Amino acid sequence: MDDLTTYCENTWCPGCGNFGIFSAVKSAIKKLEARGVPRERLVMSAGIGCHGKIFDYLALSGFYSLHGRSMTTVQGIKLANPDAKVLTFAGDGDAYGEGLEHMLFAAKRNADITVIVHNNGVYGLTVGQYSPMSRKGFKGPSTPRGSIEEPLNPLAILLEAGATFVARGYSGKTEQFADIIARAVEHEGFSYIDVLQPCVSFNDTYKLYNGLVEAVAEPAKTREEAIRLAKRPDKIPIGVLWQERKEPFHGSLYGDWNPVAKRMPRAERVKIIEKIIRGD
Ligand SMILES: Cc1ncc(C[n+]2csc(CCOP(=O)(O)OP(=O)(O)O)c2C)c(N)n1
Ligand code: SF4
Ligand SMILES: [Mg+2]
Repeated sequence: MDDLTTYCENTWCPGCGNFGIFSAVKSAIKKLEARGVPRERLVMSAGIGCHGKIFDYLALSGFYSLHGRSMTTVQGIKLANPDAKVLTFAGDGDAYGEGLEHMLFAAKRNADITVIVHNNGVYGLTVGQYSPMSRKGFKGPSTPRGSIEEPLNPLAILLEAGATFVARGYSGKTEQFADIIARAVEHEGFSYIDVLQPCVSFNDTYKLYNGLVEAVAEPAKTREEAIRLAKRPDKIPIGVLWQERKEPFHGSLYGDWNPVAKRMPRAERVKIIEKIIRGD
């Protein structure tokens, strides 16, 4: 469908920040099409959670993944077909809890994938348990007296891990967020966006974010400066904090070879395998 929406019934709570994300993603896909990236080249994946329902609502090809594992799924898709532009939607519990090591290693190897983390500071789908992003004092079914832990700073962590594109969006600023997504997909290498997403049912942060977000005019000049920006205590910077050019993983591995377009005939592959087995 041209509005990129499927026939599935939308079950997000009215007012959920996921609506802003969904609208920005559709707008970004249209921007990309206008810049010569057809939607047929885009392949998506998603983790498990309220965020993951975007997989059902967005009319794009893809592969629904497991909780915390979508970063690996999209890396596999990219290696199988380097012409594909792959992106995944993850939750903050999904990406910064169970899936954190996958994120770090994808960043370390500069896998050419785009990761969009719906950061609502809570486990939404499982009804309000604290997540790695819940603020100290957050009350939910698993922290009835308030969380005693500090949240992570995922942007600083991913910058340290070597991410070559690091950004933060806000679901309440869809136009800016759409622009960030389009730039992230165009980026060759690991592109990562943490998007602030209020959860009206378990962590309503609209008022908080409206008073704290501040647009970044341009990416930092050095990685250290980007880390300092990510750690700002007074404001939450939104925009692209860091971008650098570096050979992506599939390029270092394959050069310009493409296992789909340049697939060898079976007889030829068998001959090569036989040669390896013989040790010639
Ligand atoms: C391997 C595994 N562990 C746990 C679960 C249960 N589970 C499903 S969704 C979820 C929390 C999701 O939180 P988050 O990733 O922040 O997504 P949100 O619902 O907030 O969008 C959990 C723990 C699961 N489905 N699979
Ligand atoms: S529980 Fe929260 S994150 Fe999930 S749909 Fe409702 S408002 Fe959105
Ligand atoms: Mg969450």
